Order: sequence, then structure tokens, then C-alpha cells
Amino acid sequence: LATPEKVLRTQMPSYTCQRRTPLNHHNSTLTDALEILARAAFFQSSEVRYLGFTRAVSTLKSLPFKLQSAEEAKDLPWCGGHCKTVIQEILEGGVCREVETIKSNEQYQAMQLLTGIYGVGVRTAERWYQEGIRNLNDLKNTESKLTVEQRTGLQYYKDLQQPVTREEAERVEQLVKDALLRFSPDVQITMTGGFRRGKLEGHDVDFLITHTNESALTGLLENAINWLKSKGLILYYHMKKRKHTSHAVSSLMDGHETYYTICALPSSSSQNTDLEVKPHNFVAAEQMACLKSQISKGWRAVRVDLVVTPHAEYPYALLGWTGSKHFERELRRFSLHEKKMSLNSHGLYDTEKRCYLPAHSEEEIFKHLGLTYISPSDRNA
Ligand code: TTP
Ligand code: MN
Ligand code: MN
Ligand code: MN
Repeated sequence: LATPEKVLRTQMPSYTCQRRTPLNHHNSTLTDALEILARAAFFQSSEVRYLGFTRAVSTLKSLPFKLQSAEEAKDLPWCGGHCKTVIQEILEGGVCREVETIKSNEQYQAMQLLTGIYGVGVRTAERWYQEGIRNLNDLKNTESKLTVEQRTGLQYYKDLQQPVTREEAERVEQLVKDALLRFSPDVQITMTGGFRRGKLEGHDVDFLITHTNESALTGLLENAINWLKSKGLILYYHMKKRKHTSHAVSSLMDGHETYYTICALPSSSSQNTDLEVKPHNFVAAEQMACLKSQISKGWRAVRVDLVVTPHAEYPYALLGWTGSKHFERELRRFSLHEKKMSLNSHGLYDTEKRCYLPAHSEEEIFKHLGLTYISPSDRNA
């Protein structure tokens, strides 16, 4: 007899973009463990294993109930083989030995710490590890080898490690809006990334900027950044001009930019009193020290990504910058393999009909792809 759970298990579609992945789900013990295996594979630059574990994680996040046995896992996409063994160990004994071994592994711990620095990727962290670098102090003694970005990452390490709350993200939004509206009153600014998916905190705040009149976008972000800089609100930034792609829906805007910044977010007035009134809350000692230092200096560093997009590409940019990263990866894989269409954050190209498919909304893009619309809060793959 097929229970409703069994039906759901056996009918779960294989691509992440074909199903809903809410923020809160029922299998975090399993996904926490598999995410560690995925990260370890990522640190070893083992793309295939990384993707395998990541797909299993995303399947379990979509499952609308708690998995009871490894036997049930065999019906689920991407949960066989190695993943099934891990699932079985955890469901039967509470822990997986392989995961525990990785967690206590010196190289894994160092890679975790070093790749946590802004501007440091796996390859750099790996090289540093081989050179004997294990912690931030080791790094400070070799400062000459660091790029400007990495030095900045190290300088604001504590602040950037501290998650950005939604309240802080909203205050960043206010700053960004103030700066942009000064130069263009009709500019549209949308918070994207994890916060658009309903996350309560994030590692940064992402914004997408557009205007119905494309020429109004020229130099706009640069002007806004310079204004913020003059107010001491920008600690660091680097800009990436968009490379020329054959994918341009809009011919005018080949140079639209992305600014990766670190902002100095002024403390809110309520923040002071909060700590004064309840100094004995459950914040860990170190985090408390970090908060206190921010209050005494009057600001905290926050990573902010700003992307400009021409209006015609806005739905594609919105879809592309809302994430999650795995959801995006799966959307592109689905487009190419199942629909022979090439998707990116500028447009959708039908390789058989040899044409671009314009869209006025995210819903329309899903329609082009023959997919049921998935709302941002269900893209937490
Ligand atoms: P992130 O800001 O890296 O991730 P996030 O917002 O989902 O999570 P967090 O709360 O930790 O910040 O990226 C957001 C989306 O932007 C992601 O789906 C991929 C997209 N993106 C690009 O398209 N190009 C880029 O260069 C980067 C960094 C992100
Ligand atoms: Mn983000
Ligand atoms: Mn980002
Ligand atoms: Mn574009």
C-alpha cells in the first residue's frame, strides 16, 4: 500500500528547480551532516562529490516530512550510494563517523577559517595551509603577500563573521536608497539574495538597481558610491564591469556594473540601549565583545553587493541574484539539458529556435522553461 509519504518520496522530481525548498524543513540533522561532506569535497576541489552531496541536501530540504529510515532514502533523487550510508548511520546511531572525523580534521578546520576571510577562495586557502598557515595570527605575520581585498577582509574579520540581521539589512537599504535617489528619483531598488528568500540573517546584503530609462543608469551607481564614500560609509569596494556577452538582450548596456562593497553601517540608536538594558542575555561572550566594540566605535562593517541591470533584463537579473546558488545552478542545468535553452542573469536563449526570449516577470521566465513558478521563499535549496 502506498502511503502519501511514499507517493511524495517516489515522485520527487530530480531537479531542484522543479520543486519547493522552504527555509525551514524537517531533516536538518541529515542536511547538516551532508553539508559538511559537501564542504569538505569543495575544499578538495572535488566538484563531482561536492555536487552529489549538495543535490542530496537539497532533496532532503524539499521533503515535507522527516525521513524515518535509510530504506526510504532509496526512493529519493541523489540520496543513494555514499549519501545513503551517511543517512543510515545518522538515523540509526545519531552520528556519522566520517562527518565527525572531518569536523576534527586540522586541514578542514583551517580551510573553514581561511576561506571565511573576505577575498580568500579555496585555492588561496589551500596554498596558505601548505605554507603552514593555520590561523589569523599566522596570516598577520605574512601580510605582504595579501591582496588589498584580503587585507581588508582580515581587518574587518570579526564584523564580517557576524551575521547581518534583517533589521540591519533594512538600514543598509535605507542608506543605499538615500544615496541613489539623490541622483535619480525614479530608480528602482530591490533587495535580492537570501533576504528576498525570507532568510532572517545573511552574510551580506544584495541589491538590484534598475530604471525604465536606460540612460538614467549611466554613472548612477558610481555617483552613489562616491557620495557614500564622501560620507565615510564605504570602507572598501571593487567594481566589475560586465564582460561582453553574446547574451545581451539589450545592446545599449554592455557595461553594466557590479560593486562588491564593505559598508560602515552606523549603529542604530536603539542598539545602545538594548545592550545597556539586558547585558545578561544569551549572546556568547565573544559575540558580546564584538557587539560592544561596534557600539563604542558607532558602526559595524557589512558586506553589500550592488548590481545594475537594464530594465529589459530586470526579471532575469532578479531571478539570477535571488539564489540560492544551488537553485540557480539547477535552473541553468535544467534549461540546457531539458529545454536546450541557455539561461543567465541577462536573458534566456533558445538554442534550437536561435532567439532570445524576453520576459516581463520571473513568472514568465518559469513559463518559458515549462516550469511551475517557485516563489523566492521556496528557492532555499
Ligand atoms: P550571495 O549573496 O552569495 O548568497 P545569498 O544571498 O543567497 O546568501 P547570504 O545570505 O549568505 O548572503 O549570492 C546571492 C545570489 O547572487 C546567488 O544566488 C548567486 C548570485 N550571484 C551572482 O549571480 N554573481 C555573483 O558574482 C555572486 C557573488 C552572486
Ligand atoms: Mn547575499
Ligand atoms: Mn552577495
Ligand atoms: Mn545584461
